[in-house]
Amino acid sequence: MWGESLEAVGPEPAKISNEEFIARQQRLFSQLRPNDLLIVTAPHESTRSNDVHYPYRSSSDMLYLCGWQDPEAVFTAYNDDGNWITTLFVQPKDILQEIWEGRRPGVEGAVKDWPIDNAVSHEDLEDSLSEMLVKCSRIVVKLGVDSVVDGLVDNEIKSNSRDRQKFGLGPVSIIDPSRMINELRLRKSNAEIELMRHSAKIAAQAHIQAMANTKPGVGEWQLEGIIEGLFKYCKTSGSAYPSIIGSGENATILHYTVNDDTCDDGEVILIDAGCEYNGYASDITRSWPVNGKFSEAQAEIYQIVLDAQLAAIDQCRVGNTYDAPHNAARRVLAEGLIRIGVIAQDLEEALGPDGDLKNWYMHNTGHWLGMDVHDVGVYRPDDEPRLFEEGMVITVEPGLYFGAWRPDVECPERYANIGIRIEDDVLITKDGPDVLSDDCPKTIANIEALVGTA
Ligand SMILES: [Mn+2]
Repeated sequence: MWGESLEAVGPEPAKISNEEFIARQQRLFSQLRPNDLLIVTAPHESTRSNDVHYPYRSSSDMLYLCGWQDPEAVFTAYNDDGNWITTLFVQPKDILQEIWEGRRPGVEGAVKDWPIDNAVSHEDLEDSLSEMLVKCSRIVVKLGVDSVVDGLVDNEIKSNSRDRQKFGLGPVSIIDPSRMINELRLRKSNAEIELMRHSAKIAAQAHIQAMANTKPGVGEWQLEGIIEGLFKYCKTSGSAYPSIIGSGENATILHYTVNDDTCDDGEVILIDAGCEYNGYASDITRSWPVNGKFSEAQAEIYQIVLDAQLAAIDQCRVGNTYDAPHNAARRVLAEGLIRIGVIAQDLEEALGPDGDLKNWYMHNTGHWLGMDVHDVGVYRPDDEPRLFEEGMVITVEPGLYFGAWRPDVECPERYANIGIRIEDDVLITKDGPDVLSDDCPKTIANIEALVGTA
């Protein structure tokens, strides 16, 4: 049923190699001090209801540094005479657990196939980690992820052991490695870029299928089924975030995820959906007319947003500030709304703090994209706007939202309940913006040619 989509996506790219994982670890270790103990944690499994868990997804930092996906994992590293020694705590082999829940690599499998020096059973976490903690002077850990590790760290810092009192041994401070890891994750390697491109190609096909299957009377939930079914069909781990599928006034609610309404003739539908492929997110939004033909009013708004998006994408260049796309998009949106008479202010006024643009465009134009959909990386390090570098990936997603239901603004009748957002995933390269999601149609003509054709 989805063979053509799968073919359009193309072959699966290579997974991250152990050599790359080790290079990532080394880049992090090179920023640490010899007496540091690095601890990277992952969340515990969480209960959905009674004895059923949510599908497990490890922390992005764990996945980034060693690719280990199972629960009850802790990654550590300490320096031994100039060499950093890595240890991964893992679930031990357990026949009964494995019969019920699946095979485990166990301690031996972990050492053999993962980019680590040692593996230790998670059952020995308390003893082994305590031993490591006593020997370090700084604990490098992000607190608040694994409560068991937090407890051990807390105990060790507070302890008044003989060694501490007499010899001054034991950890005296805790630092958070997030800033260091986030800087690494912000710049994507070639292997990561290929995974992200694949993720975006799948998401593009999902939007194409949703467009083709849109007709008056279709349910938002049915389009959700098509999109998320295609995600699974293409071997992703599913959605990177809850799909936003809103028709009519639902399209004017930025994070609408109920998806239980029927799409009616004359409405615009807005779909914001992306998948996670081998740990990497895509994030695409398209908006189209339910009946396959933009009304004049819908086309006016759509074209303004598209022009704004293209202007913003053009700003995604090495050396530009991260907010250059946002500023470009806002300018084009404001110009457009002045031109069609929605805003009765001059351009600078419309863009200013008391300007009317924010009535119809109230969010930012993009965010970093990577292992997390809102990926890590400080936007204003040292309070200066970040400059784009090769290998960074940012979304570009301007929109205009005319919620006729809103009591706080007077929505122009002509544009009542039109909600348009157009979002692509853009890689910064030395040759200019590379739109990873450009398989997904976005001109008025290309969209009209596709909607309702299934
Ligand atoms: Mn987004």
